[in-house]
Amino acid sequence: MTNKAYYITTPIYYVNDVPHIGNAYTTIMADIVSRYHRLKGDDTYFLTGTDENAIKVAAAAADKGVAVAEYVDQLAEDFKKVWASLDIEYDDFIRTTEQRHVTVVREIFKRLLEQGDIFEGNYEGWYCVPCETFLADSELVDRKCPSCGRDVEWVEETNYYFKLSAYGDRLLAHIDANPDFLQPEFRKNEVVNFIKQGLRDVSITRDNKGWGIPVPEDESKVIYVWFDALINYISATGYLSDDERFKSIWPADLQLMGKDIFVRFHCTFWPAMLMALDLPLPRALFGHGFWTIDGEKISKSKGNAISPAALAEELSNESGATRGVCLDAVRYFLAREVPLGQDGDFSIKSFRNRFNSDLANDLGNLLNRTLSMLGKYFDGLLPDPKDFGGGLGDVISQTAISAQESCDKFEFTRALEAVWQMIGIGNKYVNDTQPWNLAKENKLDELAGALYSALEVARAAAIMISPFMPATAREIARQLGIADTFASLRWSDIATSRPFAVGTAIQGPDPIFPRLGSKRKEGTKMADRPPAPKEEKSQDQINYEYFSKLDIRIAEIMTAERIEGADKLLKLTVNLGDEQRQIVAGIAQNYDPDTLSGRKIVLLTNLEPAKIRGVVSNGMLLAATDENGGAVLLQPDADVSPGSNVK
Ligand code: ME8
Repeated sequence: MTNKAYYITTPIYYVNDVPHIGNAYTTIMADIVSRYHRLKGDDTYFLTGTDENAIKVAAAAADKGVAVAEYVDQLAEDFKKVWASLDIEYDDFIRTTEQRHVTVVREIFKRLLEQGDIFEGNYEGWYCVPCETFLADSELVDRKCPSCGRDVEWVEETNYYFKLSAYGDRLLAHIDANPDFLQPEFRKNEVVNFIKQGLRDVSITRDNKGWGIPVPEDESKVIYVWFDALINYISATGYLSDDERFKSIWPADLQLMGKDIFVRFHCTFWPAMLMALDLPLPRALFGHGFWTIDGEKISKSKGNAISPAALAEELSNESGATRGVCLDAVRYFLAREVPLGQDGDFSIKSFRNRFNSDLANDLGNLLNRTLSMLGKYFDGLLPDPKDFGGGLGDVISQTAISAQESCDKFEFTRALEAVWQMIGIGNKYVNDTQPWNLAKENKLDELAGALYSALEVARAAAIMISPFMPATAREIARQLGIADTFASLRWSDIATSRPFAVGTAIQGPDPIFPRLGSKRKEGTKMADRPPAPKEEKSQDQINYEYFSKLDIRIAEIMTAERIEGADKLLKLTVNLGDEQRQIVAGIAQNYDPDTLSGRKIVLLTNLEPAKIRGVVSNGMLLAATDENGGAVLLQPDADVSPGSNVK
C-alpha cells in the first residue's frame, strides 16, 4: 500500500481572461500549503488547471474573433506562464478539454444515468452565463443574478437532471460528523442553511451549440460546465484510469476556493456527486474571502485587476531588489495582511508599508547588521560560540511549534506573526547584547556567541518563511553560507541547536529589501506606469543599518551655564545613567540656564568629540528649530530613565 499524498487543489479557472490578483491569491495560498507540507516531509500533490468548456469561454473567443480551440490553447499557456512567474510549484495542471478528463466525465455521466442518479426531463428557468448557474425564479434578486447582479437568460430545453434532492440528509449528516469538513467555521452555517432550505435536482446539460463535452449517446446536448469541471479533481488523479494512483491521492486533504463557489458548487453539488459515485469526500473544503482593490470590487471594466507579477516587476525596477524577492513581498503581503477566510482590501499604500516595516526593517535589519558585524569582527567566518549559553534556542523552538500549529489550521497571518515576533526578539537581543561594545571590550567569546545566536534566528526564520517567500529564503540561506544544504532542510530542522559549522563562510551582507521611498503615487495603476529606471534610487536615503549606528539616548541636565563670548551657547553637564558628560549646546537664545536643571533631553552620544569656543563637547543635543531659528528642546512623552535608548 502506498502512502497517501497530501492532496491540495485550487479551482480550475475559466479561461475567459488572463489571471488577476484574485485567482492568483487562491493559487498562491495553495502553493504555500503545498510547500509547507513538502517542508514537513509529506508527499504532496498540488493540482490546478483551467475550466475551458464554459459557454462564457466560447463567447470570449467569439468576441476576439478566434476559434475557441485555438483561444483556449493560448489562454491555458498564459495561465501556466503566469503561475510560473509567481513561483507556483504545482504537480499537475489539468485542462478540461484534455482527453483524460473528457473520457472520465462521459463515463461518470453514463454510470450515474444507469444507476438513476441522472434522469431525463425538461428545464424551464433562468441561466446566468457569467456565473454559469441555473437559477429558479425565486432565487433572482430584482430579476438579476443574485451572485453577480447581471442579467439572466430564460432557458427552455429538454435536458438531464442530477438527483441532488436525494442527498440533502446525507450531506447534513456528513457535515455534522466531520467538524473540519467545511472551513472556516462561519461559512459552514451558510452551507447548512442552504441545504436545509431543501435541495432541488440540478439540470446538468445544455443544448449543444458546438462547444463542451457531448452527452454520451445524445450529441444534441453538452454536459453542464459545473458537472464537468468539478470532476477535474478526480480525473486528474487517476479515477477510472489508474486505480492505484487514484487511491494514493484521493481523497483531497484540502480543496481551496473563493467564497463565490463554496456553498452551492463545492459544498453541496460536489460532495453529492461523490456520494453518488460511492467515493470518499474531501477531508476539508475551505472557502476563502474576496479581495477588493482600494476598496473596490475587482473588475475588468474598472481596469483595477492588479497583476501580482506586474506589481513585483515594478517594485523591482523601483527598488533594485530582485524580481523574486519583490514577488515574495507580494506573496507575503497576501498571506500576512488578511486571515484566510476573511475578505481583504489590497492597497498599494499598505503593501509598501509592510514592505518597509516587516521586510526591510525587521527581517532585513536582523540579517544585515549581524552579517556585517561578522564580516567586521571575524572576517566573515562563523566563529565558535564555545560554551555560550545566552542564546535564543527556546524562542526558536517555541516559535516553530506555534507557527506549525497555525499553518496546520491555515492561519497564515498568525504563523507569520509568530515568526516576526521571533525576528523582533532577535533584533532586541542584538540591541541588548550590544556586540559592538563586546568587540570594543575585546570580549570575543561573548561576541561570537551573540552573533552566532542572532544568525540562528535568521536561519530559523528562513526555513519558516520558505513556503511563503521561497526566493527570499534561498537568498538568506546563501548569505548565511548554507545554500548547499538549505533545500534539504525540513520543518523539524528549525530547532536544531548549533546548526552552523564553525568556520562557515558567510556571504554578504547584501541587503535583500531596500527601503522604499514614498515617491510612488498611490492609486497609480500597475499597467499604466512605466518602470522607473534603476539608478533613480534616492541619494539622500540611508538604510537602517546606517541609522542603527547612531547611539541616541535620553539624558538629564544636571548643570547649565553660559559660555563667555558666545550668546547662543550653553555648557551643560548631563547624566546618562551610568556616566556623566559635558556637552555644548546652542540653545541659549530660547533657554535660561537657571531653568534647565532636571530637564530630560535627547542626546546623540556617539558623535566624535569637538571643541567649541574652547569647550569640549561630548555629544550633541537634538532640538527642533523654531521659526526664528532658535532651538526647541525635545522631551520624552513619559518619564524614562537617563540612558534610555532612542531609536
Ligand atoms: O469559478 N478575491 O472560475 P473563476 C479572491 N471555473 N479570490 C478571487 C477573486 C477575488 N476578488 N476573484 C476570483 C470558476 N477569485 C470556475 C471554478 S472549479 C471546479 C471551477 C478566485 O475563473 C477564487 O478562488 O471564476 C474564486 O473562487 C475563483 O477565483 C473563481 O475563478
